[in-house]
Amino acid sequence: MKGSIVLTVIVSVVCPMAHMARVFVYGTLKKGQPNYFRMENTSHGQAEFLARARTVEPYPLVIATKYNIPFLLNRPGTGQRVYGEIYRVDQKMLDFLDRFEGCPERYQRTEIKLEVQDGDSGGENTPKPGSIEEAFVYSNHEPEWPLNQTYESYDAYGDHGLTYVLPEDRSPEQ
Ligand code: PCA
Repeated sequence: MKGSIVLTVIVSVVCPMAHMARVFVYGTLKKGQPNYFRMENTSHGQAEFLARARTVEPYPLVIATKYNIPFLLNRPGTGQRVYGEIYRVDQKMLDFLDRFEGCPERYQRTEIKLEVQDGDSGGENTPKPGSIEEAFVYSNHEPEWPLNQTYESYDAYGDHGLTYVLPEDRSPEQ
């Protein structure tokens, strides 16, 4: 009896944590960017900011399609080390993000190595500055796209003038 109570307590503590994941966002999901509000919407699940970080390897970050969507191309070794933010998300938020990002058609969710910059000081899950961490990232494997302009830090409102079009505002035929 006592054993089963202990087991129940252990399972209820450990299981929710087993469903937490880390996601590195580098585009419109970052703070201050057009889709950040979706990360804050608790009806989508939970997302906790952990730290700012940049990729250990260089990648091409391009702005593509007629909707000016940012894509980190899965071609390590080309482009620049890309800046973004690491979040700790629950399974519900991860499922939401997969749907929102059109995974696995538009983006593929892959793993990436990151060098932590500065974090949410004191947070128990916050990785240390300088440490190397892994997280999921929504990247794209599109061998045809040209790399004439790559970015190290995406800003939808940057002087490139390529205004991001929200999914809600896109024409139905896409
Ligand atoms: N959303 C995801 C991938 C690109 C985008 O705009 C992100 O911010 O990481």
